[in-house]
Amino acid sequence: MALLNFERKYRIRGGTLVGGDLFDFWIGPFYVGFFGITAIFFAFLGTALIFLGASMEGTWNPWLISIDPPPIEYGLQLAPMADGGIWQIVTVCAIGAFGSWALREVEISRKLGMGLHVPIAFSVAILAYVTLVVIRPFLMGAWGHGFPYGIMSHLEWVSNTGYKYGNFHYNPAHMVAITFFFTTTLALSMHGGLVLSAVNPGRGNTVKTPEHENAFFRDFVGYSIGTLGIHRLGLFLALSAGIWSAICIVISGPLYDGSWVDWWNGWKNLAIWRV
Ligand code: 07D
Ligand code: 07D
Repeated sequence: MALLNFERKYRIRGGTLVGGDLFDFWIGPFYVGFFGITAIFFAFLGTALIFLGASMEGTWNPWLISIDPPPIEYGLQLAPMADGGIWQIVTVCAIGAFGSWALREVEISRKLGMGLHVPIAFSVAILAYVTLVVIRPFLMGAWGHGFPYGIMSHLEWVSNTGYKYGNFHYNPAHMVAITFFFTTTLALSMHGGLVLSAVNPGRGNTVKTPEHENAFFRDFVGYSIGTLGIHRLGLFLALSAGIWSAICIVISGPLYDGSWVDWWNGWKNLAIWRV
C-alpha cells in the first residue's frame, strides 16, 4: 500500500485516552490530540521561563545560560522566582512536556493498533530525568540537589556530584549502566552493519535476505538471534542502560553517602582473599 493510501486508511478517529474527538485531528503530517496541545503548552511555557531566567541572569550566551535549582537551605519548599523558583516551574513544565509527549505516543500507537514499546522506551528516559530532579532531591530533603538547566553548568553538576562520592567509576550500578550503554552501541553497530551489508551489497550485486544475515552469524559465532530477536535484545539493552543509570544516581546520597572507592573494602576484606 502506498504511504498516502495507508495514511488515509489509518487516519481515523478513535483511540484517544482523553478529550474524545475534541483534539482528534492532524495538522499536516502531525497528529495533534489532547497531549499534543499540553506538550506545546508546557514546552512553550518552560522555554519562555528559561528566557526569563536568562534575562535575569544577564547572559544570552547559550553555553552560559543556567537556570539553577534553589539553594539547599530552602529544603523542599517553594523558592522565590529569582532564587530557584524558575527552576522549580521549569521542572514542572519539563515533566509535563515529556509526559505529554509519551502519552501522545500512546494515542498514536493505539490508533494504529500497535504495541506500546515506543512510549514505554521513552518513559525510561523520563524516569532517569525524574530520578535526577524529583526522586533523589526529595529523598535527600532539598530541591537544591537537582541539576541546573544549562549546557555547561549541567556538566559541572555531573562532575561535582561524581567527585562528592570519591570516584564515581567505583559505583557498581554506574558500572552496570555503562556496560549496557557500550553493549547497546556494539549491538546497534553490528545490526546496522549486517542489514546494510545484506540489502545494500554494492552496485551490480543482488540484494540478500534475512537467511543470509542468519547464516552470516551462524558461520561467524555459531548462533543468530534472528530478525525479531535482535530488536528485542536492542530494546532490552537500551532500557537497561537507562534503568541502571537511574539506580546508580538514586543510591548515591539517599542510600550511600561515602566514597564509592571505600564501598569495595568489604569485598577486599572477605576472608577468602586473606588466607
Ligand atoms: C542525540 C537526541 C536529540 C537531543 C538533543 C538534546 C536541549 C537542551 C538547553 C538552551 C542524546 C537537545 C538539548 C533541548 C538545550 C538549553 C538550556 C540524545 C539525542 C540534541 N542533558 N550531558 C548533552 C540534556 C543530563 C551529560 C548534550 C538534556 C544529566 C554529559 C545536550 C537532559 C547528566 C554530556 C544535553 C540532560 C548529563 C551531556 C547532548 C535532561 C546525566 C555531554 C545530548 C532533560 C545523564 C554532552 C555540553 C545528547 C555535551 C551532553 C541535554 C541531562 C550528562 C545539551 C535535555 C544531568 C556528560 N546533554 N546530562 O546528544 O556536549 O543526548 O554537553 O535530562 O558531554 Mg546532558
Ligand atoms: C537523564 C536524559 C533524559 C531526557 C529526556 C528527554 C528534550 C527535547 C528537543 C531535540 C539518562 C529530553 C528531551 C529536552 C529535545 C529536541 C527538538 C538520560 C537522561 C527525558 N559516566 N555519572 C551517568 C559514564 C563519570 C556521574 C549515566 C561514562 C565520572 C553522575 C551513564 C563515563 C563522574 C551521573 C554515565 C562516566 C561521573 C552520571 C548517564 C566515562 C564525573 C548521573 C546516562 C567513560 C566526575 C548520571 C541518571 C543517563 C545518571 C550518570 C556514563 C564517567 C558522574 C551511565 C560512560 C567518573 C553524577 N554516567 N561519571 O543517565 O546516572 O542517561 O543519571 O568516563 O547522574 Mg557517569
